[in-house]
Amino acid sequence: MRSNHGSASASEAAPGAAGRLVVVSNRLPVVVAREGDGWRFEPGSGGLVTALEPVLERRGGLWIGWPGISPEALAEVRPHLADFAADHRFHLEAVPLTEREHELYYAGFANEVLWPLFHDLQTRCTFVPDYWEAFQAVNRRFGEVVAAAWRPGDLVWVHDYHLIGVGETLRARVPGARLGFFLHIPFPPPDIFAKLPWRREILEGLLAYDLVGFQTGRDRRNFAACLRAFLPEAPVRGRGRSQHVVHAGRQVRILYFPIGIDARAFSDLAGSASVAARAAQLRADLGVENLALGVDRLDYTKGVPFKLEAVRRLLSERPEYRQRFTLVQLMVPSREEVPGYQQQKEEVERQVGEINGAFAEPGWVPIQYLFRSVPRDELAALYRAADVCLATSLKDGMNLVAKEYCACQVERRGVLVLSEFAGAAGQLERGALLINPYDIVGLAARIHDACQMPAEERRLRMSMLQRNVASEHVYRWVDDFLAALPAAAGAASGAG
Ligand code: ADQ
Repeated sequence: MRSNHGSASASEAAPGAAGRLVVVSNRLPVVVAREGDGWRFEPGSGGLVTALEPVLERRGGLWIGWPGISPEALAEVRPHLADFAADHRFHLEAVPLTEREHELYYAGFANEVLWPLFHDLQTRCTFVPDYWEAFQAVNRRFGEVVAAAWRPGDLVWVHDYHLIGVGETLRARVPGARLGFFLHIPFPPPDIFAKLPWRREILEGLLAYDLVGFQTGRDRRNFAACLRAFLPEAPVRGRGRSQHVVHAGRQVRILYFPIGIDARAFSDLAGSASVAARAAQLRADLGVENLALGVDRLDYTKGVPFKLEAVRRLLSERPEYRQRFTLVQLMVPSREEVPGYQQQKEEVERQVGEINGAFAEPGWVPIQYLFRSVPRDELAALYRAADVCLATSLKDGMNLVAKEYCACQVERRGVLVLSEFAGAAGQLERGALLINPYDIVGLAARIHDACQMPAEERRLRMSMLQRNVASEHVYRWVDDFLAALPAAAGAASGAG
């Protein structure tokens, strides 16, 4: 896919140039699966991979993460990982983890503690001390692997809540390293963060980096408020772009960088003849005037049950939508080993069954539900075909689906209905219809408004959205983050 980034920039540095980019994330950007006697590599899914893979493909560098297989299998796969760089501009380095370690650190601490807590859903948290022990051990292991791969001049960029603690090991092992961290999910306010038994340790972990990036101003404000409440010896100084924290004799910049997408690549794909034909075919097959679309990872934060309740309400209160409205709801399988996810899937499937059972008629089904990942061109065709996109997160760091939808709206016919609790709302509030997903009546009313919106208003709103998505693209996000990383580790001047 082509990018929309014109000029030479940090995200385009030549491979091998000083300042190699080392990306560190929980998973490598590939799924490794056994195929006969050998191994197969498939592209990974999810927001982080979608955002960063094209950046490393352009810039070159190294990606460090867990390959999703046992240490024994990794021994077999390692030589093939080296081959990966033959077809790509970047290298892969695998962190070995046993299934048990991954279960406790990832399913446990990351996804039963940090994920629900940071999305304000503390009642879903299970604060198990063993999870915390495993989290620390695994973060140290990651830190050791990164330290071993580190070369002078490298710029290390650690991603997301799973790996908050990696910076501390790295800082100890390679004191001069340039370390950046980006939190893809929200940061909670102090009254919620207070529940975390390891709240000081998590804050201290974040302060081992030179730059800590958040998605929105709200997240940065929450982080600063948590520091004031729980780590008062680390004062927050400055305002705006110069805001920083003084800790352990160092200065740590704290900034926000709303993540974007490769908008040009999405709009080019959506504009291609094959995707146009597929979109037309989808509309003809579904045969309704109002085609709504939902695209979500299986996750209780995405608010899918609220969306379905609103559709149920729309169809019962306004019978004129029967035969004339269909929601295509895609859900990509995710974290099924974490308690609560299977339950979320069952809840959604029960609702879909009930709603279809109550309203379907021969030749028309109100909800088409697909529980699987779909290829990028099929996704683009759905985005292009849909009259309305429903992004109803209860809380979301950003929500790339909302942006992808706008980029693919070649005919500018579509209306984005977006949760006010998604980070994306800060950027897209002028063109989207903002909703509170907990307000089922209000959400049903906004879906109705979206379906009734005149063509000219749709075009104007979508043009505004597309301008934002096209200018705040993922390469700009990378450039802004890398440019904000102080040139020398902990450099006091860089934070001023
Ligand atoms: P996610 O929680 O994964 O990301 P989101 O930003 O919406 O959420 O990204 C999901 C990605 O998965 C999109 O690129 C979408 O196209 C893809 N996807 C979803 N369903 C799919 C399906 N059925 N088939 C194929 N692809 C599918 C986390 C945070 C977000 C933040 C991102 C990036 O939770 O808030 O926006 O990281 O920082």
